[in-house]
Amino acid sequence: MKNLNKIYTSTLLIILTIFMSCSTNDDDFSTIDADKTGNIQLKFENGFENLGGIVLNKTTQTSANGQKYNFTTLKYIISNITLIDETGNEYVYHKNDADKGAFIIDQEKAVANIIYVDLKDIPQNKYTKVKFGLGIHQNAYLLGYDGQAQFWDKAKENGMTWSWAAGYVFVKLEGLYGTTEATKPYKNHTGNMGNVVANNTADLYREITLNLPTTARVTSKIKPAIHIMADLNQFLSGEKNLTLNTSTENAMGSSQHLINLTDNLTKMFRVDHVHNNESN
Ligand SMILES: [Cu+2]
Repeated sequence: MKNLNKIYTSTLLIILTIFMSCSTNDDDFSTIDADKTGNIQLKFENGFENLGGIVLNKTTQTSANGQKYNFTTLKYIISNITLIDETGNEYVYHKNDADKGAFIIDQEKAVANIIYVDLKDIPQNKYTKVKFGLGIHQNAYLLGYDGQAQFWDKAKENGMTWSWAAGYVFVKLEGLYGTTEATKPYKNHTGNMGNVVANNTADLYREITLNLPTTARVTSKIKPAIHIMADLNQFLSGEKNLTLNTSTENAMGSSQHLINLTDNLTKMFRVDHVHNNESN
């Protein structure tokens, strides 16, 4: 009986070893246990592709239409972060639950030009794409104040709201602009102006899907960091080249200028690289 037990145990060990080496990628750290969760991090880096990181009140860019401009404020809301695996399965992080799943990317809070978003309890998996919303989905906003009190209050503190009826500011860009020098103030604030159906206004919420150059492996030992670059050249020099002037320098809501700006900004993101870092 003892011997049989020994044989049984060692057979099990061999099987286990084979099984584990099959599910292992490059090293021990990459063992994925689909029943368990791990953590992942998004790193947002705002810059101008040709100039590097953006320093508020300082970095001055020239637009496609030849205008000089800088940023004194650069903030946007992201939500509905979704991780997509090799087979196309999507995991949405707190879908339309702004309290838990919406974040403010604020250049003022950047550390060495990076703004960190930490996500917990992510199913262990190999992810090949990341998707996120720019702004807040109507379904989330229409839950009312009680459905997002925490995030609304946070957004309000951060200047990312109007009245409740007008809703969230999705993207807040402010700075100085001019022909030869950036000296005249501008404010471009995008958002839905409340219920887009009831108000018959444009819906500026956009979803952006990005390919990862290498897979992000969430395991009990790896906390991947997805490093996203946002090229703010897209603000004025995107699919549509935009001009700041007396009719666009103070734009709030969802006017045609702000629809164009939103469409430009949806093209500004790319994943530069993925760090498959050992957690802690
Ligand atoms: Cu990085």
